[in-house]
Amino acid sequence: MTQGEMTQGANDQRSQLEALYAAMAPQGLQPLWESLHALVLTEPRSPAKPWRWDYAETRSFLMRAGDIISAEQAERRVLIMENPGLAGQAAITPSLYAGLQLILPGEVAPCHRHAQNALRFVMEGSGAFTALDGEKAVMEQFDLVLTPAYQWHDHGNDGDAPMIWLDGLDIPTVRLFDASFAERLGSAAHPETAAPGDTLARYGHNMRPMRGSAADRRPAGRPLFHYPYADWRPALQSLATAGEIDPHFGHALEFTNPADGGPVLSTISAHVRLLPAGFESRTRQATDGTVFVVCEGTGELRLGEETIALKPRDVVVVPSWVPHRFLAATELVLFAYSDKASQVKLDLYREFNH
Ligand code: 1HN
Repeated sequence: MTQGEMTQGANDQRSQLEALYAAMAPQGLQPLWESLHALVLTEPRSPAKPWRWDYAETRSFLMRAGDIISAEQAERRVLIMENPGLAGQAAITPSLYAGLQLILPGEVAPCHRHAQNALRFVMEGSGAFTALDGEKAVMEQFDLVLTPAYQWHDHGNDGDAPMIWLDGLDIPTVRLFDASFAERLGSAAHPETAAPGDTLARYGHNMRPMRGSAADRRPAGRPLFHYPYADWRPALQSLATAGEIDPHFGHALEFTNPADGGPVLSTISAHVRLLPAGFESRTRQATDGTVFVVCEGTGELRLGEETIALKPRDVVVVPSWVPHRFLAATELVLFAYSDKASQVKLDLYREFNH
């Protein structure tokens, strides 16, 4: 065959294929061979981008929203932190959602429940509450509060200052599975079912009650829903004092479900890290794209050529498999959540520690 005949043959094939695709597309048929390598990647290449939300900037937009719309009217007054690589998807990573919620003094966010699992991480304020199935957790700065799937939850602010927290949900995961259900209670607040802090008193100290189990009231496999900063911060400090530092994580503690030692939610894992001043972590990459909140200190997140400066209350996201490392200028304390809980269940989780 001459060069010309070969080109002619390729053109014939291309035009025959194009004709085939056009004819079969209306029947819901597509050629795998055109997209196989984009569907089955040799390693993760996330459409999500590494990104930082500056707290002061984000907060000023949120406060502006607070002047225009009430929490009650909005149902939840939240600015979605949407990853610029996932435009229109209300997602911070392909599987997770993040938002910043404002609740002003005297406001309520009405009671509802849904399939989505949620965590709240308090960014500022004091004394507002999340009520879970009618039991209040009174929230302070950097507390972690859970609202697991299908449990009734409402929020209120009985204090005298605005409260702002980060909402972390598995919205895109539930959407992937087409499994969303939601309902409103009808009244703004759930009737009180237990004194504020009851479950924390029973389950929050690595013990469980002999009698009067909150499991009579709370789901037996998921009793605890409040992890106060006042508890986790000293625990992290003790770890830092006691032990050798992990070269990739620094001093790190994962929040666990006391019923089984597993992750805090069925789809979401959460942990905290302490990086001493001057510490530079080694590079790691993992399939669980992770959202970080800077609780204390300053430093840098290095992702290849890119550097993201870190200061208190900034939110940053590291997508799946992006090699990254942290540098602590001053003692750096981070909160983090990811979909590791889902990925481990699905045998998908992988990590590479350099
Ligand atoms: C939700 O229930 C809350 O309870 C916040 O505060 C944000 C975003 C999507 C769906 C449910 C809340 C939410 C949400």
